[in-house]
Amino acid sequence: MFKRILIANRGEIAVRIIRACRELGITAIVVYSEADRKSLSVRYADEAYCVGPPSSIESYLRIDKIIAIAKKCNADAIHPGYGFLAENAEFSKACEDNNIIFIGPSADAIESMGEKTRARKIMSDAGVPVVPGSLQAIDTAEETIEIARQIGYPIMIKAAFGGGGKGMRLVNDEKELKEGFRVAASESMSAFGNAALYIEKYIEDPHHIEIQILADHYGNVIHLGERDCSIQRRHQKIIEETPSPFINEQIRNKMGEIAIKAAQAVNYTNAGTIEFLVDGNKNFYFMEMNTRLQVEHPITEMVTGIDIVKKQIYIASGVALAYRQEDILLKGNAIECRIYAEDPDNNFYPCPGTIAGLRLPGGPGVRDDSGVYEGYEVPIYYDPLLSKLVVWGRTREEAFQRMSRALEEYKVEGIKTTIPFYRRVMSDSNYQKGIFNTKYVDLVFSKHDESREHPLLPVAIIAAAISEFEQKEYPKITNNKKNNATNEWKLHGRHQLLSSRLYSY
Ligand code: MV4
Repeated sequence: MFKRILIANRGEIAVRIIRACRELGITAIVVYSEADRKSLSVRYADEAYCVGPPSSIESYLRIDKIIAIAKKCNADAIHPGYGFLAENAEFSKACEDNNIIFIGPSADAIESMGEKTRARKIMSDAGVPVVPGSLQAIDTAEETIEIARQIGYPIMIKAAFGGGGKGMRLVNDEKELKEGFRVAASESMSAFGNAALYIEKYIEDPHHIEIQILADHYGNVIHLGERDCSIQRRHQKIIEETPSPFINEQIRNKMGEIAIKAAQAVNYTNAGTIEFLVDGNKNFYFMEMNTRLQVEHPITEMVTGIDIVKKQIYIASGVALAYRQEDILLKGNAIECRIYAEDPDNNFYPCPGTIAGLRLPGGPGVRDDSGVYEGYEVPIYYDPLLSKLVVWGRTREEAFQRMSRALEEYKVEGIKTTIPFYRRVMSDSNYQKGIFNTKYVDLVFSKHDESREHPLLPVAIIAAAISEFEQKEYPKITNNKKNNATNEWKLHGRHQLLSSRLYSY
């Protein structure tokens, strides 16, 4: 087993990986940029090394500097987390060349899944259903027209070196094709440095359902069930849950078997995720494979009881998987809400700044994977993810009720967060019934603004102002121990009563 692991990442995921190292008795070492000197991961790690200036190009993406630090600190292995260098084949190769174990799949597997057309070809050859479309990069609009005539409109034009929706274009008919092709090519050139495109048949209102797999170095591959990630905003997942309310056990087993087949097709090792698009008739199609630990991995941990990060470390150090597929039991339901420093009332505009006050939720079935603390300043340079609030319940209903309760307990002061948005989702009847698809977030939003304009809203605002005035101006009168008006929990309860009476009907 490793003695020292270098974590080439920041934020909540660096903290998550340190926790796994701690439990295994492994020394956890982090790199940090100049903007992250005061981060939680630096405070929590056993050792920390500055890797460069704030810009990730100059720090977390510098393969040479990270390898140099790993050698200097005698790390046996590097965990890349997600994002940054996690799916960079060159980095995986650099680790190998320097006798440092990369905690993740081989450079080969990363490379073949990074190129989406190659991935589609490999999967199609292995008998994994892929979305109908081109199995090679297409070079011209004319070529696209030809394939589109075969599969039928509408079609999606996607970036061959992309992923996650960037450079993606919906084309409804032949008239729109030339322009769509041109825009997609230029977008993917500027985003990925490569203009190669491919096309897929457009799947209307699909669910995004992905299967978590684990594969060791001895040919054992198992799956840990699915995660439904259909609630997205601008191709960013924001709420994930397992099991999916959209599929049944039979489809889950089928998807699981296919996901294992997909992993075997590239001799995959370590933790990975096969993403599927699922249409209204529950047909599922391979979309892409993520060759890394995913942000949303905790919900799978909650229903399987398996620590995926610890498994990654065991697998990378050469330990065989201790479980067979029949040992994996999925119990209950889990939901994750990604808490961002963004203003949901202002089009999710990023709101970095100092966290003046912080109170975290707790109690049964609640887990908060956080990278921040009270007094911490959220830097402007990176993704503004503060934490992931994860809950477990015996049933889906218990899970969303628990999430609702945890979100009410969660207090962040000084910066705007997406917590209020998630409170609205958890109380939405369609969400509660499990009815949502790709259009869900837009729907909740357009509905939201008018329905909240209660006729008594101005009265509530005046009442709140008077109450605030009394609190500020007459603390001695209102803050005496007898009526205990400063008790935060009590105030909180009153606020709940007010808001539920006025807003949700
Ligand atoms: C699609 C699609 C429909 N048809 N591909 C790919 C990346 C992901 N972020 C969105 N992607 C989609 N790919 C075909 N052939 C629709 C989407 C899509 C989507 C999928 C799942 C959940 C939410 C979504 C929101 C917008 C678009």
